[in-house]
Amino acid sequence: MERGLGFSFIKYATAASLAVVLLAYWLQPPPRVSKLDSRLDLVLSSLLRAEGKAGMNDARPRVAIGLGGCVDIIVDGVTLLHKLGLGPTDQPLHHDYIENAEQLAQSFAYFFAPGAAAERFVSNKTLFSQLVEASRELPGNRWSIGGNAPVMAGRMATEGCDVLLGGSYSPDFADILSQHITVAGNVVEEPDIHLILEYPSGASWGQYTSRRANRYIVHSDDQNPYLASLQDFQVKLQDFHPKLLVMGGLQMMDSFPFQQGERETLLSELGRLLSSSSPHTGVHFEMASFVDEGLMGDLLRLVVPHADSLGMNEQELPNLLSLLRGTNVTVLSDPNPRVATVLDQMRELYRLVNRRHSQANEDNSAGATGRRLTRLHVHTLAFQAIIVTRGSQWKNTMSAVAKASLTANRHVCGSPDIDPSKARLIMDESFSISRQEGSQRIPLEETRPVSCWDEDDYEICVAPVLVCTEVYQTAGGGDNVSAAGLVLQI
Ligand SMILES: *[C@@H]1O[C@H](CO)[C@@H](O)[C@H](O)[C@H]1NC(C)=O
Ligand SMILES: *[C@@H]1O[C@H](CO)[C@@H](O)[C@H](O)[C@H]1NC(C)=O
Ligand SMILES: CC(=O)N[C@H]1CO[C@H](CO)[C@@H](O)[C@@H]1O
Repeated sequence: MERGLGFSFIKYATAASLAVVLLAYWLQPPPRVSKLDSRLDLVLSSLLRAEGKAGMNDARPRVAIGLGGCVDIIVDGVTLLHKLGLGPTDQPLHHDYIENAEQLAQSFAYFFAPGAAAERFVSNKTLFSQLVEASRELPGNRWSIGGNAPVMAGRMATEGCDVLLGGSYSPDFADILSQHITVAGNVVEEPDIHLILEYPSGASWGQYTSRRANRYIVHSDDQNPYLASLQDFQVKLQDFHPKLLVMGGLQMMDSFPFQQGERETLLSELGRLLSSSSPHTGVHFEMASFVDEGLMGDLLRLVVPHADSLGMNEQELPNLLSLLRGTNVTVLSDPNPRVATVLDQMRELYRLVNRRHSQANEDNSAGATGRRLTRLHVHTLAFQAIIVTRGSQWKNTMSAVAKASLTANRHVCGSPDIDPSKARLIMDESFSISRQEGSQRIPLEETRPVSCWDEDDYEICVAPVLVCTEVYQTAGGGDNVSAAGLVLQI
């Protein structure tokens, strides 16, 4: 677990310890509005230049993306809870899944105040229908294509790729996808609905105030957990020969009431699909909000070893890391971590995943299994960071990290053109590259905002985010950002 600057929480944190930490958040000065704000124009033009340095090759690269998807209803979280008559609970609590309205209020409160992204399964169908009905009637609600795979597919298609998308969708859903997306999966009549409770920074719900804009997602999905499109995807994949295979959306399996052994069978099948892909195909796995330790253990064993590349946010990084270290899942972490903290966690994750890879290959004399991790992308509110192994297939890391950073603003503000008056920098004017004493500090230069340097066998690049101050939507942000980073690297 992190100590000092980074707050980490372990599963089953008590209300008392949560209260202490919330107090610590309140005592912390708010993220500094730096003098840099007057230099935003310069940072923006420099990031745009960095993004533009790497073009895509002439042909449309082929990318395969799985699995699943849904229809999202996006509402203002606090307005919905008010409408349902759900008052602020005095007990913010973590629940692995939601059985009743009281647990929903407790779970929402737990993530709302720190402003951490979370996604939970609702086991109570009656409750979930009530939530959906109330959301349908809520003024200002929006519907959109949801799920990691379709969102990443949309971004990749927009960026110039031809996409094979694995998922079972309704005919209307498939109709609104880009013409550059081919669907592999069965047709279903009723798509699964996910409910996105968005909230801006500084929103209040009773005694709670959100520290940053984010969303809390609930679903009661009963198609996606079974990876229904896996077989079709596998078949179509054989002739598709993608440059990149992206896997995401597996959090739909989190805390889902599977029969004994069912989940493992599904993930073994998925593992076989990944391991049978050509060495010329890069494999990227996008993490998500997982709390189910059984599922995470299966992912570490059956999925992660087949990926060359991993993408995740500031919550998912410490969560995965604590599991690799052999401790419990970390449900909630500092939503605004320092660069140094994140880089140290990334180095450790890179080292631990690759150590497992080497060990697996030492134990297995029959031949190499799995792949080395050669790319790691972490997206946070304040900055983007990518580690890439030197000499690996991943290109243009500097431009990719700049593009990821610009995409974060574009997505959250809901506009392809970035307006500096709706943005601010919350990254410090200089950052330390590690929390180790005596580590180098790198100043944030407005004419060269992206910093890249070599360490061990890899390169690290960090870019500040022009954080959007007029939030349109946070859900789907990580997927757009991750996809945008990947597109320049293949
Ligand atoms: C499920 O939700 C409904 C509606 O909120 C509630 O009346 C019922 O008690 C809940 N069931 C369980 C088992 O908690
Ligand atoms: C870790 O989780 C297990 C069961 O999930 C629990 O018994 C144990 O107390 C937890 N350890 C810590 C340090 O919280
Ligand atoms: C900024 C941006 O392009 N956001 C997109 C994220 O992905 C979804 C689905 O592809 C788009 O609808 C958003 O516009």
